[in-house]
Amino acid sequence: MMGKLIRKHPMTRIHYSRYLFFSFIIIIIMFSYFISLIDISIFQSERQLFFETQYIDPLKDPSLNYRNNNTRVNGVIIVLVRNAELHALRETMVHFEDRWNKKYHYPYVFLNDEDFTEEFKKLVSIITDSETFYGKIPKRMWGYPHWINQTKAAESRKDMESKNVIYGGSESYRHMCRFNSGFFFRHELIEKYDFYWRLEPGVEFLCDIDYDPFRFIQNNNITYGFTISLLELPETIPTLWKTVTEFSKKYPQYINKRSVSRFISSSGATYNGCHFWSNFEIGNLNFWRSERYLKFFNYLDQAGGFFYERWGDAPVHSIALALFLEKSQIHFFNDIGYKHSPFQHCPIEKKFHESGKCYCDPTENFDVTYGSCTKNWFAL
Ligand SMILES: Nc1nc2c(ncn2[C@@H]2O[C@H](COP(=O)(O)OP(=O)(O)OP(=O)(O)O)[C@@H](O)[C@H]2O)c(=O)[nH]1
Ligand SMILES: [Mg+2]
Repeated sequence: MMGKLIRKHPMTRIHYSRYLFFSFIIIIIMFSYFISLIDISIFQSERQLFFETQYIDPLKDPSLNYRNNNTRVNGVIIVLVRNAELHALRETMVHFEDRWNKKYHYPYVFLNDEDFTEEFKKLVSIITDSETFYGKIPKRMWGYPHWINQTKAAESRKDMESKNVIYGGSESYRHMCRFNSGFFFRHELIEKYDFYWRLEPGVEFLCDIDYDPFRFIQNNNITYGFTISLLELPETIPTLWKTVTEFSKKYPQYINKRSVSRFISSSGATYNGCHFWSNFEIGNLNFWRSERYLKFFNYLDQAGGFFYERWGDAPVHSIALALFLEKSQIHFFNDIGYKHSPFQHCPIEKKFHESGKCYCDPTENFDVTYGSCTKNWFAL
């Protein structure tokens, strides 16, 4: 009798449904929490396994430490930069010298599509004891190839701008991406070098680097190194993967049978957007000069996507690396704390912070964030 009364009372029904609602929310929260714990623990174990079984740790080789050897190999620091970025560049260089280059004095090559001003050269060269070289990029490396329909390119820029695609309306950005994809390594000031470190104005280095990454990659037969990897915006590359697939069919001899292509595509049918963030690169220039890469670049260039879409040098480099190289030839520089706004890589291991080598916040580390592909890299 009592039970019936209670069930029928409207207020009790409201309490009952509230109770159900809150229980449901609590269950959802607990469920997401457990899922995230599983996610974190899978990530941690994949990461740990990666470091235990695949990682070559430059810090474990004392012969690489600058105190034991501070001679140089045939390397260069390459900076593509505008006159207007002078002060951001100077700030970056002060950090870069302090963290690393004052131990080695590697030369710098600064490249620009315009002439560098005298003020620029004076104020940059005063920052470093290294040699500095200043080059102008020739028109054939920064301009439209004859097969590009410039009206169509302009329409595409307008269209992308109206869709708010980042840099979608910028013409110079496209020349920059094409130059970084296909030409920087054959500029006359770069031709004589084997190894390069790409630097951009505005970036920060967050840890001391006490060894020579160039010598490290030379000794270990590594072609390319990165610190941050992430997903590309699909609207900038609608036909890139189709073009890559055509290339792979036409030139199967260039595709490495043991390649790490699963980093960019699990089935081969689509591109997952993963790429190494190319504002930081340490690598072997001869890879980009190789026949297979030049064929690859020329094929993409003919297709016109640098201008009709907005293909970035980062996905272009990364796709080539993933098709042509094995995993062991690509190195994750975990010990190099690096920030290119808005993302940073900060080593999470306590040893980097307790030794005073790094001064970044390890909880602000893009590796573990949604959008990072470094998690995938560990698991490959
Ligand atoms: N000389 C010259 N350098 C350029 C030009 N556009 C870009 N750069 C340089 O090319 C590099 C990449 O350009 P950014 O504008 O940083 O492109 P991004 O890193 O994709 O974009 P942000 O997130 O804005 O940094 C930087 O080193 C720039 O200084 C240009 O028109 N002329
Ligand atoms: Mg940048």
